[in-house]
Amino acid sequence: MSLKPLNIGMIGYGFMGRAHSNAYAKVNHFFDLKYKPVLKAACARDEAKVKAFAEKWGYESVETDWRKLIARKDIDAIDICTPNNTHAEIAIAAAEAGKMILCEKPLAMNGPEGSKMVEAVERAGVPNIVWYNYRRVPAVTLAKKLIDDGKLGRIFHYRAKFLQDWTINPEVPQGGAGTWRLDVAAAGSGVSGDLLAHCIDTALWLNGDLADVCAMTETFVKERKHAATGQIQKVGIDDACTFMGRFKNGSLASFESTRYARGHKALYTFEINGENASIFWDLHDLHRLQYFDHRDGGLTRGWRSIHVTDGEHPYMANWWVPGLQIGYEHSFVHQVKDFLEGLASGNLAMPTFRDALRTQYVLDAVLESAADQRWHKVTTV
Ligand code: SOE
Repeated sequence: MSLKPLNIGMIGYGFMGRAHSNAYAKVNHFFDLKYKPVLKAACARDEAKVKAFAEKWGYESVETDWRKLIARKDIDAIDICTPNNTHAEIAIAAAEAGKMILCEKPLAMNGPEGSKMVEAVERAGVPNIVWYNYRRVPAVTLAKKLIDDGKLGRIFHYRAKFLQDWTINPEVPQGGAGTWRLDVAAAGSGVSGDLLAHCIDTALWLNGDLADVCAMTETFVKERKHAATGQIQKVGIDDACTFMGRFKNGSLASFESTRYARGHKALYTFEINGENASIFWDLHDLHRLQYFDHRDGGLTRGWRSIHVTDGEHPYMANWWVPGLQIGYEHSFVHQVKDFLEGLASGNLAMPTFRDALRTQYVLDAVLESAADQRWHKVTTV
């Protein structure tokens, strides 16, 4: 059967530009789909760099102005891999031009901006998705299945952490490639929007909406050189953010993220404790799911470390053979696979912009709470 081409226009060529391009290139090798992504054009301001990126990844053409990319008739879908402060403008223009949109996380700088993006894609009726890739790590997808199957029973606790250590050195600049994440004008926030956004997305998916939150943030390094101006400037992002909260299902939430946990590089962990069973997952050991079931016989009851590589595990039948694991990059391949299947069936893959907006409003409530040191209700989407 001939595959329907889906012409991709990629904006940005950084870490995520590579992760997504790799996913588009691989997806049809492993999954049987009706669509095939075609790497049609890569776009970025720096012509030499975007040309080098396009050549390396096999994009057919380049643009240096995203508006031109969006105006092109031969582009079906726009992939936004640019800093957070550009997502809304690009996504709204792309929706108005009738393009599908795959947008990097977090969706927007804040909830109200995200709402405008939701309105734009829904008004235009264009398929859309946000790259919260960790949902599609097979062990995390398995956690979702176990919860949906009712294995845990009533949920009491949800605990998540995302710990890094790459900004402890005060010489790390704010602004510039990669380090735009430290510049509040480009990122909107610090670890909350960059790291907690992942934890919140997974949590809302696994455990439903948060009702209210109480947070604290800290900026440990108060001034950094700005890559654009060379000047020492005040740092406006949160270096660390911790919050507690209450889910609508009555369970209690505890979340922590920081870039100052010496020794931890990307330690995203979550644990869910239910009346019958508990689940624990760790990004540093991403192909395993830890599961404890109190209903197991007493003599052998204990934490099981499930090696999520069997054919019956989510996504795994399409990879190698049981026992051989996959990794980080595959979560993006799975996201493209689900997106393409959603296009074919008309049942869009999650998280759509509207679904991802829920995370944005949790983040707003977290930052508002940290600012005024009070509990904040989370706006319902
Ligand atoms: C930051 O270091 C970062 O790359 C995030 O931007 C990603 O979203 C996260 O998955 C890994 O860490």
